[in-house]
Amino acid sequence: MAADPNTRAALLEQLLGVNACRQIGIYPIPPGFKLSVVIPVYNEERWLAELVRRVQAVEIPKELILVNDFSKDRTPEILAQLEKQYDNVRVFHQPRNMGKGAALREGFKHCTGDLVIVQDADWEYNPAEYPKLIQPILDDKADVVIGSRFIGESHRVLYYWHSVGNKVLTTLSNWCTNLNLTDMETCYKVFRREVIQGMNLKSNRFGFEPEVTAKIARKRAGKPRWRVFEVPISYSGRTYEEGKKIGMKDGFQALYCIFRYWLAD
Ligand SMILES: Nc1nc2c(ncn2[C@@H]2O[C@H](COP(=O)(O)OP(=O)(O)O)[C@@H](O)[C@H]2O)c(=O)[nH]1
Ligand SMILES: [Mg+2]
Repeated sequence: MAADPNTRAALLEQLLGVNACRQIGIYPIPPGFKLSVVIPVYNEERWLAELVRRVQAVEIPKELILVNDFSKDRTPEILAQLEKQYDNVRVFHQPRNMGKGAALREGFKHCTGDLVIVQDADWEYNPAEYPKLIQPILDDKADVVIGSRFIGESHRVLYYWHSVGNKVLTTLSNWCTNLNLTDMETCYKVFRREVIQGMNLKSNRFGFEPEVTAKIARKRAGKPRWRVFEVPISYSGRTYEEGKKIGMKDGFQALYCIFRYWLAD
């Protein structure tokens, strides 16, 4: 089979038909297209290098923007190594630990791709799903795509009370935004670059998810609302022993942010 992904897609389209191929996320990537992958990183020495390898294995032209949130483990060394190893990797450092939201804000500033996707630096989400995630935007059906761990793909069976917390937060967010999302707290969010770079984001920590959701949903003066699509994604959650950091406190902060960003920008 052809080594070039677009030639391979064309061959498979001949074999299986265009519709069947599109169902499974096989389609030609437009010439000149670039995806910006923004990766916030805080103490992820165990997962980082392999995560970057998995991102690089996705056959979509891309750049990787890694933002080190003042990690205290070997993360900075690994980042320096990765920057040397790959031409399409750029690393930025926060002056002190400021949280995922602040790291993302820094990362978004440096994006030059057509679309921007958020990628955590662990293995909970699978980069192999990027083609499926960007498809609604490439088809010009959406401006924003949100992954959902609760509509059909496989997931690791883990913390029950987390899933309850998740449903509560998503439901409250939906009440405020009138979006019918099923997984507001998901990491996988894809934006046209103009959409995310045009947002004035403020949350430094895990308030990012409700804030960005409220800002996606908000009416924009004289312009149509952003078109949002949801795509099923798999989820291989990690345990606290494996490095998961989000906790109760972050849940309450998300709760506050849902109402805070519903009421005002
Ligand atoms: N917990 C935490 N994560 C951060 C921070 N800054 C950046 N991150 C990154 O944000 C992402 C999400 O963190 P994670 O602990 O996996 O959260 P969870 O998977 O939602 O529980 C990871 O890539 C972290 O490395 C921070 O200050 N705290
Ligand atoms: Mg994670």
